[in-house]
Amino acid sequence: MNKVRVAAGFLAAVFGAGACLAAEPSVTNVRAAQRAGSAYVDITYDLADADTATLSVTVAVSTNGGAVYFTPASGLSGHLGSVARGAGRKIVWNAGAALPPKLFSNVRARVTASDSPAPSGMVAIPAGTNSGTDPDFGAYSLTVSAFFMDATEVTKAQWDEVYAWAVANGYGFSNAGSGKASGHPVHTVNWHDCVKWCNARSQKEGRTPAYYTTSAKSTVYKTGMINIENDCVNWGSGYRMPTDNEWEYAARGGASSRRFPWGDRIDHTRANYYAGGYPYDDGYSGYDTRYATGGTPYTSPGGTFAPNGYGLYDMAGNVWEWCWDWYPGYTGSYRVARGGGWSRYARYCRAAIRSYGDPSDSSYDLGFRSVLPPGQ
Ligand SMILES: [Ca+2]
Ligand SMILES: [Ca+2]
Repeated sequence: MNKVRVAAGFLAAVFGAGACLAAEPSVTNVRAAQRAGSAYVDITYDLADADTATLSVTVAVSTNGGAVYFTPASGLSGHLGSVARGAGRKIVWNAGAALPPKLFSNVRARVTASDSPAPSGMVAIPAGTNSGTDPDFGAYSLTVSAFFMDATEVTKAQWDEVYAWAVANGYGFSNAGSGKASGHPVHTVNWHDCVKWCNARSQKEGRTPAYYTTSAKSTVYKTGMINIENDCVNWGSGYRMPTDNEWEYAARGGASSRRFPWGDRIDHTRANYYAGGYPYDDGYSGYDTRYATGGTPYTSPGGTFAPNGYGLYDMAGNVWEWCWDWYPGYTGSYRVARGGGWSRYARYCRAAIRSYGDPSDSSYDLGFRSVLPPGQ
């Protein structure tokens, strides 16, 4: 993406979600209490759903009264993950495993339930609003409906499997897709390639595709390079590109007001990027030496770095990720890409920044990941 310029800001994109006829789960009566004389916190809650017996439950905690929530990487046990509905569910959090020995006076816990478990390789992104003040870009507010998202950037292996099916079933692409190894992200795919790949993935799995050549939605988008618009999309069916709004909401991982998905500083233990030159960058200068081998691109395998609060990997760095939207102010010319990449400075890995590229262009530091609406 050589011709890319970068800017930041927030695009409030609201798209109609498919009507949801199923009953939604509810979490009520959430209480958290520290056991006397220990660092253990007992979190209790009631879990209800009119038509689903087993729900998918996640928990996040805050030590500053709810300004920032995070999901502890360890120290959680009890009614988490797959949980039967009922009253008096209980999670035990060993706060001593996650926090320094210090007195926190304003701890909160947030319990979230979903009645459609994430498909293999995807994670559930809960509906909601993430608002706050970004350290560099100021006030923001991001609101989304629930969706599933690929936990990693689409890997070369994932790309190849769907691509092989697609070309045998009437699809045409500009690029065959490249990747340093099967578990590394696919790159050198243009925006149209990615959109058509999402359709092929849907059809391969027997799902109704999301993208059509016109607003009549009579012809599935399978070939050529057509600059389809919002009204050419079935927003509630099939795999599709994340919207710009969905991408940033997901990247923030349920935490608010952070520069990066994990906090406000970056180094090579956090992400695959090109370090140097920024006051919030603690990395040694240059590429990540573990991956800067054997010629470009210097990508890392998906899942190498710790995930964010939603279980998403590489939302900062590795490869840029195409999103659905036209870049604000450049409708008809450029589509949004986000998250920075292995060849980019820390500033491009920030949650709020966005870049743009011609939808027909491809690059060795640009890939994507897909999302799937629930209820299919
Ligand atoms: Ca339900
Ligand atoms: Ca990325």
